[in-house]
Amino acid sequence: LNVGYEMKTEIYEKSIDLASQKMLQKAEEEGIETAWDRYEKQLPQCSFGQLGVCCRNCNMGPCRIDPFGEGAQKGICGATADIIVARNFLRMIAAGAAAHSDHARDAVLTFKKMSEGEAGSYRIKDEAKLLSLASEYGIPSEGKSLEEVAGKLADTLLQEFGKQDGHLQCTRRVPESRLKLWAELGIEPRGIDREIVECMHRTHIGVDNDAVHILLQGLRTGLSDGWGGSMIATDVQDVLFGTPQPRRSTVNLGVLSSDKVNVIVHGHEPILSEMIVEAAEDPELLKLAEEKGASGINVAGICCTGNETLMRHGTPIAGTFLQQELAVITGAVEAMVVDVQCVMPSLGELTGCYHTKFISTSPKADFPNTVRMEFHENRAYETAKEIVKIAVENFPNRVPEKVTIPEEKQECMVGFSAEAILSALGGSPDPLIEAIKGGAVRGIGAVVGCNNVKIKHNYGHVNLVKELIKNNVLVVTTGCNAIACAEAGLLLPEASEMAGDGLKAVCKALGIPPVLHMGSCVDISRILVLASAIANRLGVDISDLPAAGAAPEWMSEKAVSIGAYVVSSGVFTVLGTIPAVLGSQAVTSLLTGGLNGVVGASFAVEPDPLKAADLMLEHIDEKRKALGLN
Ligand code: SF4
Ligand code: MSK
Repeated sequence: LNVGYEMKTEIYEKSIDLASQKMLQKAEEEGIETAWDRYEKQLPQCSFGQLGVCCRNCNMGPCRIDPFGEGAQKGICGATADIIVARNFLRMIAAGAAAHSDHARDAVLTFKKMSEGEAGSYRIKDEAKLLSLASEYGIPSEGKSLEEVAGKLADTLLQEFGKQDGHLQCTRRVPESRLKLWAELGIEPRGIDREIVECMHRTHIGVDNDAVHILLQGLRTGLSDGWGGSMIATDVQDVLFGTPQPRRSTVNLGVLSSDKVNVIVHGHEPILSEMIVEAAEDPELLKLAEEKGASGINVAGICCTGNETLMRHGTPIAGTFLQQELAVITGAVEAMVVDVQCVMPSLGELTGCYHTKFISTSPKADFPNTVRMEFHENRAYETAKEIVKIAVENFPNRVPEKVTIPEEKQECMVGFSAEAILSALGGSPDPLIEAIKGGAVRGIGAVVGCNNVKIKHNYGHVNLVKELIKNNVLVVTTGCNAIACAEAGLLLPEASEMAGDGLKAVCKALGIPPVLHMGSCVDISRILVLASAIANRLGVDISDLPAAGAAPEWMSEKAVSIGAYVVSSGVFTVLGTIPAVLGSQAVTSLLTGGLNGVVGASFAVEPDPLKAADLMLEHIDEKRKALGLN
């Protein structure tokens, strides 16, 4: 590779992405610490933690179980490794479900304020989706204004969080047979908040002390996320900001501009970033930018806030989770604007080494060394303008000697909501089903999730997805996997050249990439809706479909909740990093095998992406065979 200067070998071990490698080298030269350096300083990581056998749930502890059977086999209260591992796992699910669902709550509250005329510049962008949701929730719309319908819908959605009994309305989108199974198992979620609170109650000392019983609550809580919080977040955001449609954009650190003011939006909630995208086009601010010597204002995203604005506006993306520090290290970012989730607290110290303003906006999330610009809906656009103004005024402070923007950027095609996919297929899933039946498309792979320093950045994502499309598996993607695939050029119709002959022909006929970007982490709900539509059309359960999931580089608690609801929905899922459960034989074997007999799907763990692809292909082929397809 000719990158213009000599690169240290070890940097190649950290990321497969050239732009990231260049910034890692710059960091080293400038004496800047990154997540990879901090990971090295953590090594060796605590084995008790890795195995999940450490408990701090009461102050008699911390207690830990000796995995070799020589030391303590019980905590002070008598909890065994099985109990401790299951409880820790359940708490991870609860935290992940809480993160997605609290995001959803904020979206619904904005939606409600909008309906009351108290949310400044927010408007209804997708009327058809509003009316279709209203009918789904039994809200009459005839003779009512859109705002009235929205208000009633918002109230009904808010009740989904606080429900004590009954069911979540979105679960009615799932095939009948699955719903029946959940009811029989007692894992149908009741209310979103209720399930999360119950996890915290059950894991308190002296409450739920049976590993299987604990894990079943984990599945129920996961379902309250996937078919509750996450799905509500997706639906409401579509109504407020528009349902994504296919469009083109660019990704990677090279999207940062050398002559424009660079504003990065990072986190997960699109409520403020929608306004920032608009404010960046405000003539007053553009004029100010010119006065400050810039040729314009460039908004770029990181993580899922980035995915949200990418999907709806084609706003470029600067990078994945592990590229957030690297973006600052370019020296070209005037403002790093963050909301919630996946934002490294290290950004506080790091931005202090450059001219970057680190702006935190959520009333829930502050970080060291930020400029606090708390965001409230009633003056969202004004706050967005103030934030962009800070960035513009910071442009003259850019230090030219410290600026290196890697040239790497890659075009991509994004915006494949379930609605957009169905419309690309001519209005029904039938053409895709026919392609699956005929064997041109062997199956569907849902590949999602984060980066994790334990795996070479983007190596797991890109290699797994390449292997799947090579074997005629159509891939749907969200989150950081989607960004990684975009950076590798896989989100382009031309990438069908890397696909097997059958998939290539289908992509060419439809003009779509072999890897479809369906959105942010909460938008995995779009994948569930698509899977349900296909299963319903075929008259089978989701677990019967030739489909498999993977999270090759996952790290967040949200990913654990996602895993719980995807598997409970009937999709076999391969994890690329090992969850902290190996300290319990019972929990490990239930998650990786026993669940098959319960929900018709289970987890596998396989860090090697090619072997992970093999596991998915094997599963897809088994399902094809069971459906009588060759
Ligand atoms: Fe130890 Fe039991 Fe307390 Fe956990 S709950 S810290 S195992 S005494
Ligand atoms: S942003 S949860 S690192 S996918 Fe959704 Fe990426 Fe994982 Fe955050």
